[in-house]
Amino acid sequence: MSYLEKINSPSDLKKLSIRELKAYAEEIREYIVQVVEKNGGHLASNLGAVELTIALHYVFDCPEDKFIFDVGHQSYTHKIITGRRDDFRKLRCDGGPSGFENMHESEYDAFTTGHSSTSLSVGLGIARARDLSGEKYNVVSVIGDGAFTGGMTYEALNDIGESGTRMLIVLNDNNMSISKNVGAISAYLKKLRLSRRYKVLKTTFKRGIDGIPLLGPAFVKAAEKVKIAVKKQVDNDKMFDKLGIKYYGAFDGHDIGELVYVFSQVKHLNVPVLVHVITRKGSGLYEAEHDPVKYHGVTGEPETAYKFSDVAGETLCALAAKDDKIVGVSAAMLPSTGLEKLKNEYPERCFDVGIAEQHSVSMCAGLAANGYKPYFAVYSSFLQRAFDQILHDVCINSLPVRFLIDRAGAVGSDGVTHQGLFDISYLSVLPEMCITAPRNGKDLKKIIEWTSSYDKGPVAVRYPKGYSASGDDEPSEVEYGKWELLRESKNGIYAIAVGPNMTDIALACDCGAVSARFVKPIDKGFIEKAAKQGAALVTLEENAIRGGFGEAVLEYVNSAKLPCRVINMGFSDRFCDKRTVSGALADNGLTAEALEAVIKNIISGKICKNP
Ligand SMILES: Cc1ncc(C[n+]2csc(CCOP(=O)(O)OP(=O)(O)O)c2C)c(N)n1
Repeated sequence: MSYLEKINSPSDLKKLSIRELKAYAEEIREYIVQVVEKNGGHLASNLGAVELTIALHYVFDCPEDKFIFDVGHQSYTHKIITGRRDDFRKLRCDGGPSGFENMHESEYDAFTTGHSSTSLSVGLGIARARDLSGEKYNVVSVIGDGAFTGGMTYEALNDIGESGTRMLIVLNDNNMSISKNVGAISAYLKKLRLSRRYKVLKTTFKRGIDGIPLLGPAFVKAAEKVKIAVKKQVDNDKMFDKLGIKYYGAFDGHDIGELVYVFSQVKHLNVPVLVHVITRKGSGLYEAEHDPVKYHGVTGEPETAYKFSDVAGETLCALAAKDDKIVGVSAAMLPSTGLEKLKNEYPERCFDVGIAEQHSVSMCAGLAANGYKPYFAVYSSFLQRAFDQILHDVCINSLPVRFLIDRAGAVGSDGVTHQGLFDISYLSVLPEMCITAPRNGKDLKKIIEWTSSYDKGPVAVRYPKGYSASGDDEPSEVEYGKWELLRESKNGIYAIAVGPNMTDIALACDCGAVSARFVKPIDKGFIEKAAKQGAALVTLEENAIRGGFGEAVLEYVNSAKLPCRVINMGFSDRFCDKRTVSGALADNGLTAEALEAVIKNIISGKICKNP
């Protein structure tokens, strides 16, 4: 029986020796590769965190002790160890484990993660709850060097250091975010990594401990031998120590013996501790080690040949060639948003700022206030955290910052934390903000081109993951605030669709079809004309109905007292954890069948056409 089959919980794992743990690590690796090849997922990040996770489970007692994995995209080993080994085959599928840590999924998951740089704040909250209620358990926040570029990390360090609250931060440093990590902190960590302490400790420790079973007197004796060496070599790093956080590092994140030793030493310290471990992204899989960017996240499906992200990147690059005021900004997402091309061709006009969405937005405001045309390419769900920067720094100042909002709509297997279902709601409440939604690739290109000369205020272009299914017919010219009529209505019903997936549904049904290119401002002229004809309007959006496009249409019809029925179709008021785009749409009644049913009901009079 393999170790993989034998180990059903962390307590089983604690019975193994170091040699056995190493063999177990290899089995876990193979299993992860096997499943991710099929289902997709964050391959390279997980391969880098296998030993680290095993060592944590060996030393600590989860679920009494709480582990918070930052982003949570590296928590596969944790899931396999904590009773989800068989279920892991359904990773990222409906009914299977999420690709991130999720507290609704297992008692072993102390929190739900997905968005970066939250683990230190959440960890401190848990640790304070523990102290207030007089409990004793340990709190461990595992954070990557990429997540360490996020601003929340520093807000948390500031608080942790001063409060002196007992918790362990494990800094999993592979020198990579999705692409090569950026920034001064990353450079500082590199210096720590390269310091000779790491190498010296490594040899000392290896001699002392490798091959000895972890439990029993032999281990204790060997550990004692190197204890002094560890103390001498890793104490008192400047930055963290001065912040009030005891720094230990840097250690080999693939040496289970070394990690077990270090974690068991720091476990009993009554202060905040940071253990710095060095890992290799993609460790153990040749392709992933050599191309960690490609293997950061793999889809498990044949890649769509051409994506909206590619169109956005190429269009921006072409515009930048003609206009030297155009600059691109990315929060650690150059490859995934298509901005890599701009970075390669105009490196001085494309800024990768790390996982720092709030900073990106305010920085764009500064650029726009001084004559530049910033384009911030960002996923819909990650822009959520920059709401106040959009309101306070961009909108109040009416600054022409351009937002390229990728993954707007259902996202599939990344699940609940990554759904782009709120951007219309959170942006459309903001005065000054203009929101557009192209219906296909050519439309996306046209709209981005149009935004380069729109300077009245901020403008967002939202588009979903993947590419349009219904092809690339030539859209009409862009006119501010005007929708595009794609098909006249013969039955007095118009489906007004936001984005490519909704346009596909509208076109598939027996009704007039309109592309709501401008989500804000809405096309009042069209609505008034339709109302005069006695038409009914059905709005379709890949966004929450609450605060969405359809509500804005309805609000206008009501306030202008137009005799026009408006039916809103969109995402209902609950979080959506469906792991396929089609499943998410179907679960929320966003299908051609559902629209046909509404049309039928209007025609039969079940739904009264003119309220
Ligand atoms: C707020 C936010 N922005 C962007 C992302 C996308 N993202 C997921 S993982 C990742 C890189 C994380 O790097 P690191 O923490 O070093 O982990 P690694 O994958 O290198 O192990 C990024 C940018 C995110 N999850 N959350």
